[in-house]
Amino acid sequence: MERTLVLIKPDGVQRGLVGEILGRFERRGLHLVGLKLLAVDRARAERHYAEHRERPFFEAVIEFISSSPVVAMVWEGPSVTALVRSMMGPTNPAGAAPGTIRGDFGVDIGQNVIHGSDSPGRAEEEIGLFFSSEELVSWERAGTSWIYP
Ligand code: IDP
Ligand code: MG
Repeated sequence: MERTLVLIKPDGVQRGLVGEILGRFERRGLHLVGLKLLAVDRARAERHYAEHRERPFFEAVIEFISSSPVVAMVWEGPSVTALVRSMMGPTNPAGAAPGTIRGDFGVDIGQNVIHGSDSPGRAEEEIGLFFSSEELVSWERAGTSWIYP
């Protein structure tokens, strides 16, 4: 079963949106297997955003993600990476539809509330960057068979 990494970014945590965002994934029927609040240091931030190293916004995104705690989550489900990305909305909240997380809570492309892995392969790498294997819990959630087989 596919897993993906979600971060509620510093703006989402500071604005008290953790419960709201986590609740959306729960209500969608996704399965939570990892959850923690943590401060992201510069080294981890640089590894997480390594693909953007040459981009003009790289320094800003590193400073922002390490400016205040994030909530890191691992969600499991069929096609969960694409499903989470569709719930997040596009990178720039200005073009995000209402009903998406960025479309409901974001205004600025930098302070866009949430991160989600962009492919299942990246998800595996990002999960490894944020969670040890002992921190990921295999468990049965009552009623999952009524959400997917
Ligand atoms: P994503 O978060 O939707 O996957 P990416 O292109 O991977 O978007 O960019 C990573 C993060 O870098 C974005 O979420 C956003 O916070 C920031 N970012 C991306 N493009 C820009 C930009 O043009 N200006 C400022 N920040 C940006
Ligand atoms: Mg990305």
